[in-house]
Amino acid sequence: MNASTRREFVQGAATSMLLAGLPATALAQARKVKPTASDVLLVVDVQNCFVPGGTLPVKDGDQIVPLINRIAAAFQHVVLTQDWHTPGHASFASTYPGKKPFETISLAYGTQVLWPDHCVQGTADSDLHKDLRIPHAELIIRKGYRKQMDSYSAFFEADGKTPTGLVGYLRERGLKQVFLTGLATDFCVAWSALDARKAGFAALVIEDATRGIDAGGSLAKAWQDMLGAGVKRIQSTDLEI
Ligand code: VGL
Ligand code: ZN
Repeated sequence: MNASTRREFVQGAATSMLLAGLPATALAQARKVKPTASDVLLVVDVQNCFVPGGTLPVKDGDQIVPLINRIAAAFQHVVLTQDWHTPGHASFASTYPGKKPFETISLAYGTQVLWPDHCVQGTADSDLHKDLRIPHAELIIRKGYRKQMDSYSAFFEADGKTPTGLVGYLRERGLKQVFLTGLATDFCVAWSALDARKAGFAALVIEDATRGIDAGGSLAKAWQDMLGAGVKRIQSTDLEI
């Protein structure tokens, strides 16, 4: 053991002894992550369309709203996204005669899952959820507004290269670590987390502040892809909020 290794070892042991002496609550608190000025909370698609009563309801999608409000209050920087489709959008099953929601088709940019008509621009269905209380949110990114192309991700449209502008926004503002919440875990949250990694940001999904659609095993696959790409899976209890 050289001097610096020994120093690290001794410091590590000292820290362990220190932590061992703390009561359980203080110990839990000591390990919690406190959002900093270079962290940003991304609140994905918490809209009427994706909660029960909406056009593409995610099971229990409304149940995460109070938790997201509480998490958001602990972040200095919050960005919201809004799924924002044209009528007759390329991702709608109704656009293709004989096609039904949840079937897939092949489009120029790849395989597209077909959805019920949802989140149409300017409709009450596309509004942010009425109980969302994040007055200090700094930006709302709308996506999926090109009629011929879908966009699950907050960063790039479904071709994987048309930018929404969010990479530049985060870089220009010195925001480096993206925490993700919202709907749906296996589509817009997962695609956003994966693109955050591709663009060089740290990405942490707060699992209990998301809900998934889980069509044909999509939720397990999304977690596998995210963890493989270095996305961290955390719980709201891991945060100092
Ligand atoms: C979403 C399907 C279609 C989402 C958006 O927000 O996860 N899923 N459009
Ligand atoms: Zn959509």
